[in-house]
Amino acid sequence: MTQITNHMPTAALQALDAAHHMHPFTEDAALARKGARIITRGQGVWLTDSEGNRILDGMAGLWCVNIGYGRKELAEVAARQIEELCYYNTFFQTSHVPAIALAAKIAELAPGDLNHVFYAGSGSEANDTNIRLVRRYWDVKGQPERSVIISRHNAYHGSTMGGASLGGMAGMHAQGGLPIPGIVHIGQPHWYGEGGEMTPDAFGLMRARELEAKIEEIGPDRVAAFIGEPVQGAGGVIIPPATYWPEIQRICDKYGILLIADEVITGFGRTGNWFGSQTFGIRPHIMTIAKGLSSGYAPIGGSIICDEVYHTVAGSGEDFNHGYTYSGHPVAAAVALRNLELLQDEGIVEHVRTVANPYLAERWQALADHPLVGEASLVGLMGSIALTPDKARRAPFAAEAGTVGFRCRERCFANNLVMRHVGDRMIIAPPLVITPAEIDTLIERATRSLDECHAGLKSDGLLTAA
Ligand code: PXG
Repeated sequence: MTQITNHMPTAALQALDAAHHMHPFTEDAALARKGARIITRGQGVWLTDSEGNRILDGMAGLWCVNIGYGRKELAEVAARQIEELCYYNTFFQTSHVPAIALAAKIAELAPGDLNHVFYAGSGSEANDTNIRLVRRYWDVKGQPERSVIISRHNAYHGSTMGGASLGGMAGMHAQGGLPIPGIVHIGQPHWYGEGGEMTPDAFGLMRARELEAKIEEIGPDRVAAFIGEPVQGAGGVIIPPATYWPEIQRICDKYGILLIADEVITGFGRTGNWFGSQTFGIRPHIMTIAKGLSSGYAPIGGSIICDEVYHTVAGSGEDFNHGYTYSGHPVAAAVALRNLELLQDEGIVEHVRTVANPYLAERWQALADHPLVGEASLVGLMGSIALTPDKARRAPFAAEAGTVGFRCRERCFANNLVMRHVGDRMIIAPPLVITPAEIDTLIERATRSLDECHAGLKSDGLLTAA
């Protein structure tokens, strides 16, 4: 077989991709007809594709390349670790320096008494760990009937059986008999889409109080935990009203149920603090982490666990019968540690808070004046704009949800900007190292894409409200 390299023509690479590679969350037969976009290089916030286009990556890959592409320090640490100790497990009373050093660093960065790390290979695996961990915790406490976990519609917590069950994505539940038993969902704090005539604050309180109603319905002595993303990411960058999290915290405290903050996207600087829980004043017992932990340079995730949960499970007198071959993988751990050191030493989280967010916020908010935009919102470096044919009513389009968002994303691609769509919301989460000049380019390309999308909708008669 000839060697497959970056130098092959795009069409040849696309044909091989279609023949042998089945893609996640994709209608593969349709993709095979069209051909995948092939990315060949990354540097800073920039991608290069197989046609030589330079693309501004407004999504940091899949919300993960926080430090930006192409950092030599991370390549070097991976090479060194592979030579020194490419693999060893952390089962059977064994440990190694990368797993030890990374856990200590995470404990240093995490707030409060979140002092203990259980490693996984991804965010999905970490959430599977969390399901087993919180049930085990209540078992050891002598309350095994406390097993129900409450989550939210339109949440994303991963794609394993456990992760997808915790998630509230209707399309995922429809395939493969999910959710698994013992996981239930309440409404999401999505004021723009579901708040009607209510003020955002009143709506936020109402949605939080669905948690209390659900606990009372199930029986407080049967509920193990509540899980939520501080800001829903894959659900469309839904920033909750200010009233939401304090009320959720009050309810969790009142009923003594465990609070899991899924920080897979919001962790490691995305919201302008190390963790989204700090931005929103949440005090979780467990945090799910992945993505920005290694800036996507190596697959690694985990759970950060508070003293009480850790000591209960660790001191039960029995093994916690759970773990992954790659729990604490030394190469991934070494890369993640160096990534966190670089984020810290270079003040990248402060850069988000004091430079990039304020600069982007002003320009992003201005997009709300565009005729197609009903709302523009941003926290740290994660933002969304809601597309609408009728700004005053926040009305959806008459066309099937997602039709307009897809068309807008296609214009962004054509303008060499990666901006995702979730339904008819456009979302961004660029690398945290983005500079003001690069933000100008992002805004200029986004505006051009919105203008082109708007003109196309007009000429195709799609600018009508439902
Ligand atoms: N929790 C959250 C909050 C996530 O965003 C996961 C868990 C699962 O992590 P892994 O590493 O198992 O993928 C995620 C992942 C999208 C998209 O379409 C988002 C994610 C994954 C795939 C697609 O925005 N987030």
